[in-house]
Amino acid sequence: MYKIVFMRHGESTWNLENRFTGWTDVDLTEKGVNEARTAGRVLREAGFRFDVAYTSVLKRAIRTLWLALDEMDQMYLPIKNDWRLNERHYGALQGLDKAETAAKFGDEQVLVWRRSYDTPPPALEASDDRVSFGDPRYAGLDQAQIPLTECLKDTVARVMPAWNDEIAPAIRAGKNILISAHGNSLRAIIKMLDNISDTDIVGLNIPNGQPLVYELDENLKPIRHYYLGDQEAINAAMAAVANQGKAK
Ligand code: DG2
Repeated sequence: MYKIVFMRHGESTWNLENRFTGWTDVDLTEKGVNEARTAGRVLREAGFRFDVAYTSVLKRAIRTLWLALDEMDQMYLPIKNDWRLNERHYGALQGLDKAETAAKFGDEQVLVWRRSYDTPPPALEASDDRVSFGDPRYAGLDQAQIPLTECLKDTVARVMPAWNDEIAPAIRAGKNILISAHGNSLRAIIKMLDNISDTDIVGLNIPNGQPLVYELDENLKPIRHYYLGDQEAINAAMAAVANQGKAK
């Protein structure tokens, strides 16, 4: 049996402000720093040790990983930064307040933009300042690989090659892996792993800074999964994420 641990970053400044973030590179809040450290402590106390860690090229996930590894006294671990683990690109919604957007367009529409499998939010214009063309961290990519918006289906399409070509072979080689990523890049991986339907994936919300353990069989099919930590707090955090897209 294999085990892998997933973790959404701690609270970011734009999570706190309830703004659509996507590929915007915002940092952690103080609460987010504490969540990341607590996640590391929880993992250490549960006896987890890792051989390699994967994260995105966005600092909220990277810093969460650093802080958790610091708490685990495993800062020496190799870290693989992979743009394919980035958050889903939120298109022209990036920077907007989620509740204000719901007040303007309706809760239903915002739920479709946040959680539907194949309806992307409105795209950025290529001339928009928020577009990631020219950002040195994406220098190795073709311009066509840099999104102007994404639905979850698009995120699955970019995350899965990272899973199939890098992460799955490392699991099969017996490596203990920690992945620090984002609400929707993790939903993409979990959808594929658990074979969740396009309809049911709408109900999956990932809380900040809570280690999520997946036990996998020899074919990397999930046997069971569970969050480490206080289940009541985790359920409340998941419900809070679901409610972020509702008008006040
Ligand atoms: C959030 C997820 O991404 O937002 O892009 O706003 O995980 O990097 O904070 P993260 C964003 P929702 O899809 O839950 O609205």
